[in-house]
Amino acid sequence: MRQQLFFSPTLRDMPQGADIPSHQLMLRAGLIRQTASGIYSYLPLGRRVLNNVEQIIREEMDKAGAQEMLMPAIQPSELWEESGRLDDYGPELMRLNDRNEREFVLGPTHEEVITSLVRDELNSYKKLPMNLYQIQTKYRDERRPRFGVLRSREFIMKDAYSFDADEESLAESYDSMYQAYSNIFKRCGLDFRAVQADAGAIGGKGGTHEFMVLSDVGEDTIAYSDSSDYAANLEIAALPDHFTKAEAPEEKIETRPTPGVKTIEELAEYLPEKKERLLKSILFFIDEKPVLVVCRGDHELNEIKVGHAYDSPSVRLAEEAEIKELLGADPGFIGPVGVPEEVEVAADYAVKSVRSGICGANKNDTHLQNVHPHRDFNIKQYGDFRFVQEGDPAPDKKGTIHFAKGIEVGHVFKLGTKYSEALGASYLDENGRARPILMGCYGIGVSRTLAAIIEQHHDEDGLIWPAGVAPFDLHLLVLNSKQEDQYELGESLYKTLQEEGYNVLYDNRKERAGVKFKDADLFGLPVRIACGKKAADGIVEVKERRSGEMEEVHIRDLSTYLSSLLKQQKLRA
Ligand code: 9G3
Repeated sequence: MRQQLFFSPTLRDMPQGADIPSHQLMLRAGLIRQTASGIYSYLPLGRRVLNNVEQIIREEMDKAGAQEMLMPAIQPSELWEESGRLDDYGPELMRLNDRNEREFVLGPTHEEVITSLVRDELNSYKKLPMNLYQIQTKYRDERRPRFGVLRSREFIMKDAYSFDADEESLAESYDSMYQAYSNIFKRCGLDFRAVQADAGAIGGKGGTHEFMVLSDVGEDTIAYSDSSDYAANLEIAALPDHFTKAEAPEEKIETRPTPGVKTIEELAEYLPEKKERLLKSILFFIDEKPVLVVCRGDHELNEIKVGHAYDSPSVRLAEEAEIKELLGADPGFIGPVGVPEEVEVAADYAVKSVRSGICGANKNDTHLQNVHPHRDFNIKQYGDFRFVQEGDPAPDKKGTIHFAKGIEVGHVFKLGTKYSEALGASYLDENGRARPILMGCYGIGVSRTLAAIIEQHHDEDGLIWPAGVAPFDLHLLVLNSKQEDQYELGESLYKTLQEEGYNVLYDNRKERAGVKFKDADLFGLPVRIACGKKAADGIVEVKERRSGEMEEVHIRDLSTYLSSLLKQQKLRA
């Protein structure tokens, strides 16, 4: 491609409103342009990389036996009524009416469409297991689109759906997708972790993993062990039961006036006392039963874990009035001692180690001290109820937990029968009995992966494309196109390199060499070849963008030099 004809408008200066490297560089190098908030056009340079990422995805998905198809972006609302999800997402679900006033949604995902398709077209166990996927544009009306294509309102997703006869087969489908994702992100040159994740609103039994690209701009926090491959989303990162029961003290419980001391911080300050000695109590309603969950003052309770421990989807915090009515005090003064029979008490493992603790007295402006958990209140169950903190032991007791920020580029779910039952997708088993199909769903944010690659591959001069996804293999420059020998050499190399199968971006514009070098660094193609002063001797300067290494090479050695250089790059990726 001749650069003077190539549509890639570059920006010299930092664009306004772009706060992270990938957003800045995608605008400056001419990969995207914003059409509206959270809505982008991909210009040729960006589209070429998207194509390369999609190609890698297709190769790995097809290798795993998945079949590519394409579903509509416009979906009848009736399907979302059938699945019961039409009102679950509020304004984020974009909707429209057709000319006959029939209601449709713009697809944010395709569980409903694919399940209704399979319901009508597949009914024998002989056709299972099956995995259908598409690469398609999704619509989600994000409240706050930001960070360029990382959180946009229209984005490209690869979404796959697996269909199995039983749990064992679903587990195999899930594992093959997990492996395919690992291959895909490795080939894209990404440093990623597959973390255990909470199934969240999509429900469905069993596993779900998020594929996280490590990056400071990531919105999610990963908790990982420094000496095992344990990694989990902070929301569900687990803790081992590694506390020993403290001995009961001699001192009896005493009340302590604490006028207006409402929070743990204030209490630690007022007494004074270390937060490890304080007991924090929060009243929940779980399936509408009151449960008082207690944790140490230096820890934070995790509602998702409380819900998981009771295996209940309906967990809610008690209202102030309910707290007052049940425990007789304001939230800052409630505690587990002497609670009414109907209130069940649960405690985080770490409460075991508390000796002579302090907790609310269930009386305003009053706390109790010398409290001993095993003596003074009856704990129905100990459990893992708190958020993990850096330095905590990993749940497999191998090493300690550290935090990292991550960009979620992939998410794999075991759905079970959530959608097949809601939409009536069943199959006849070998005995002719109708059984609901077990499903899994698997997403990759393709446009988000593009941005994540840039986040992990750039420097102060611009982009640095991993060889596997680069928009071109080589950047060929003629430094002074008025010089006959440089111009001739450039033209002949442009021809021969393309004949050798390289994708070449050829810059023989009437620009100063400095401008060409700056643009080459900004575009970040893996290898730059410059025809300069030594063109007459058949010598070019070859620079590898990633390492910055430069070499003068005679054109008779150029093709062997390039193939070894690019092969090394592919190996390193
Ligand atoms: C919606 C809206 C936003 C959504 C969803 C539905 C996220 C929704 C979860 C998934 C799960 C998987 C298949 C590919 C992989 C991810 N945001 N999710 O269901 F209506 Cl507005 O999309 N779907």
